[in-house]
Amino acid sequence: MNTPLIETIALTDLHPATDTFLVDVHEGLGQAQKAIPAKYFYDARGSYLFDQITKLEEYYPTRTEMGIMKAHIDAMIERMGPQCLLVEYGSGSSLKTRILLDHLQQPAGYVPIDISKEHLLRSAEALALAYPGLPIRPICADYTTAFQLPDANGARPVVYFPGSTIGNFEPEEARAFLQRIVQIVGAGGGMLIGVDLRKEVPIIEAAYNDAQGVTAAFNKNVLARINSELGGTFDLNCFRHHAFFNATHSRIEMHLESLGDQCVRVADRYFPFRYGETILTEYSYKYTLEAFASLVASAGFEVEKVWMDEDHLFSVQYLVAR
Ligand code: AVJ
Repeated sequence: MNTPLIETIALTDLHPATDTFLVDVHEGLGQAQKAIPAKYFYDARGSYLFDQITKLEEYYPTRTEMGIMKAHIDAMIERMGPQCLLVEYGSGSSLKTRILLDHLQQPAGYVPIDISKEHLLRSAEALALAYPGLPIRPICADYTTAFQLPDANGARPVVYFPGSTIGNFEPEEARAFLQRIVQIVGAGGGMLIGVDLRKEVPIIEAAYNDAQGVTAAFNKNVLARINSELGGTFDLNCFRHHAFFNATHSRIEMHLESLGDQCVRVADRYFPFRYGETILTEYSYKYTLEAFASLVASAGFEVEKVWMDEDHLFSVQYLVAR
């Protein structure tokens, strides 16, 4: 009887404990501007809903990035070089990863890093079937915090960070995150990153306020998760999805707005909400090329190459550590 594949994939499990979730939620709901970190969107249902978002007409980033990858893959592969260890910040469930793995020259291995364990293992299993012989080493971790990458046995790591998830970080956090990547890839090491660009506000706002309400369901799902995992008493019908572009900070802000005065319990603590008060659930920064170049420079990277679609909606950039 041959061993099911999933057992052969060595998972490094650094998944944050549940109590981290409870502590972060209590802390976030205790602030003047109530907030819940965006990383908690991604339980199994949240990951599923995000996959649905990527297929929406209004949500241009995913298909635009995919188009850029397909158009410029040879140039990207040339810069990444042969025998690299592809380290992806994200689960690798996206087709973008397969475009890279289809073209990379004798990759030394593939290391997907994601906080959603089921999603990570499922996509690792699918990739192991599609790329037999490619060492796959998934890591279940919260990459917004520092963690140790397992030894690469001398392989040259190249980091891949698609989808403009860099946009979830506030500038200071983004700089610290990029500085950690510089340590991982080393001087001369590379990073391929997806960066959503500043553009006409109606286009950006439509991407976070889709007509079918999938983004609203994705946003509210974190309340359902708090109810099921932390014994919360959120009534999802008493909150509404609210996403808008903050031009001063060049970011999308996603909020959940209280539709009345109410009090919610999470485990042993109570949190009052006034009518109209919000919970901040996500920032999604939109960069100009100049602003992003100066951000990465302040972290120790240089922008070596930028690829964009013809409408300059999105960019894929190759960074080299100084
Ligand atoms: C996965 C963080 C890139 O910010 O566009 C999609 C998540 N939030 N719709 C983004 C998201 C609302 C997405 N990232």
